Amino acid sequence: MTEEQINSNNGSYSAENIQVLEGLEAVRKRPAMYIGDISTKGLHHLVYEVVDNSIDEALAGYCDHIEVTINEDNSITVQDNGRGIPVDFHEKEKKSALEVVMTVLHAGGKFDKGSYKVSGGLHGVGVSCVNALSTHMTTQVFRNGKIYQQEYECGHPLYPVKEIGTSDITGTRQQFWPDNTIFTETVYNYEILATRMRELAYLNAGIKITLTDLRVKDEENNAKMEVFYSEEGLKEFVRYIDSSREHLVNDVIYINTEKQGTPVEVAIMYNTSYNENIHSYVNNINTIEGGTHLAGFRRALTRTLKKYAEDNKMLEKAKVEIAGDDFREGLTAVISIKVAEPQFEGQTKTKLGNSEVMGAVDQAVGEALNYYLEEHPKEAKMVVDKVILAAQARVAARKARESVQRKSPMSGGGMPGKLADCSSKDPEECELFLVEGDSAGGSAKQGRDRRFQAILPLRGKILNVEKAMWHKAFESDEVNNIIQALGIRFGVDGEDSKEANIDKLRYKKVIIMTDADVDGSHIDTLIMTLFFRYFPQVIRNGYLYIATPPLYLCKKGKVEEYCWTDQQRQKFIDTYGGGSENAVHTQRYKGLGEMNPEQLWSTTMNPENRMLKQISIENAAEVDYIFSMLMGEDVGPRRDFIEKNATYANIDA
Ligand code: 0RA
Repeated sequence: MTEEQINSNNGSYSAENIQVLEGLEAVRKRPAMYIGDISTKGLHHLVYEVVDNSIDEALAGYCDHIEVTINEDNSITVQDNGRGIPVDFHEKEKKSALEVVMTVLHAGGKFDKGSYKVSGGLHGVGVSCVNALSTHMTTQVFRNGKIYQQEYECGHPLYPVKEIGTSDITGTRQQFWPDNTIFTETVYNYEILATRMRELAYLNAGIKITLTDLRVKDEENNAKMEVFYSEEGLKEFVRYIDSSREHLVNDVIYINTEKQGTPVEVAIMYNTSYNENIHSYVNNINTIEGGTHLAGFRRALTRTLKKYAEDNKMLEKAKVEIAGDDFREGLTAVISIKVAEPQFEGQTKTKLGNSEVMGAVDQAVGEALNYYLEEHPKEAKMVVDKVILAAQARVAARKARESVQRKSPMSGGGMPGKLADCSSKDPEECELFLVEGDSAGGSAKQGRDRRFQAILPLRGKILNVEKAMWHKAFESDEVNNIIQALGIRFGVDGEDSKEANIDKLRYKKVIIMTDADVDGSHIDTLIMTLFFRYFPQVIRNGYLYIATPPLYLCKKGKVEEYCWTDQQRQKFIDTYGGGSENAVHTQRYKGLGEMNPEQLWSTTMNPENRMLKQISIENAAEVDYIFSMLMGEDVGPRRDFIEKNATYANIDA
């Protein structure tokens, strides 16, 4: 590739560009189709998309350092030390390969025959999408001793690729400014990026990822910075996820191998809790709906443990039939595989369909687990004993559940007595408010629109399911009321499956409504934990919300305004009181009970002007870690967690 070839593009821009631009205009017209959405989530996906290309270069063996920088103006810079995107003249497209990569949809891996693109954001759309959705983007390639550069506006090149200097490093540097006419949010959240970079570092041992935030400086004017690097990959990842749980066995059972052409990495740890936490990934994508790799893992785990226990005559005294779930109580595991042509299925396209993968994972896990059990009889016995306990608890749980169903006068369709149901039966429009306390519950009943809003008052403490055995939840009236009201069923396949079935969910908005104080936030967390551990599908589908009652009622003469933040309150004081506190009357609401039904309706329940926070699980491994950490008594971090993980959105607007 010579300089003349690069520059020979000069005159011939318009014609070719029209075609290219059509592709990228489509991205600008329907951005959500390409990157999921145009809110915070989509904004952060832009970074993942760019980083994924560098990860691919690292997985190909040519790059071991990726630097991500949040610049002061909320632009992002990603630089790697790979080979640099090729800048050769591309015969078919009649322009530099670099320009093709940057301006043609899905052009990413075209030039690298022989190696496949394994990494890839959920949408895997390529860096050209990022380019299309940025007001400005600058790409620099360090290669052949030279520095090449091209800049773009909304995906349109401003000039052909040019040389701008010499350099003895190699790599690629991209900087982009997300388009604020497309994204509803353009301020980057450090924690969201840090969480994904940490996860990527664990999933790809040996790659150093640095994250720098130039917007935040310490006393010595040093920018905020973190280095994510893992020597041992998933082995360290499970230790991190389980770091605040009590280990049943100290070892991590670890496999890193290749079976039938599929690279398989698995790490397993048992803890003393009652939850199953399996996180699975395909090509660095979190497959939250599971799939064939997860099925292979489960099958191997069940078969191998069962056989070991039987061979050693450990099950005879148990007197209960062991079920698949029993082998996974207190299990934390991470499965990461690489597949050349993954088939993603399911509602959110995060379920792996490739059937050949099942056997590969099954074989890898079976061999490694069998080897571990044979070598560690003491630890093996502790695991099997825990499995037996789980089976016994499960049987107890079924009995408790059956007795509840017997007790409730109308089995099948029977609703808890405390539920004030709505008249509509269409789940799409129905809302269930879970309200703290009977008195607030009373106000909510009077204030609601009974056509589509149902009220379930919750009395007393919600069980901390993080600390309790699985079946304990079904002994709790509050939990059973929630399950019955929602229409959630367990073990519908005749088995004592822990998997909740939400096919008959009666409300597609479930709204937690508690006081805007520390106790209220504690209750929010307990309810969220219950949903996360027992029916996470409700959260994943985006059905769980937190109501936000106002903090103040500000008055001046006849003017009345509710305020949700101190800034809003200050603005009212400035506007109506000429900046003087004393000139206006501001009333602090401490609890829902201080509002009459009319006020509760107009501020917190009326879809026209309420503010709901939608609860989402962006990163299940991190949420798993955080919930296990929050079991403790300290309320501070809980609140941080809620703030961090709630998507603030007036979703009714
Ligand atoms: C295809 C071929 C080659 C490098 C890359 C892609 C590449 C892409 C990106 C995107 C971000 N960083 C990257 N680093 C490399 C190299 C082909 C060769 O040198 O022979």
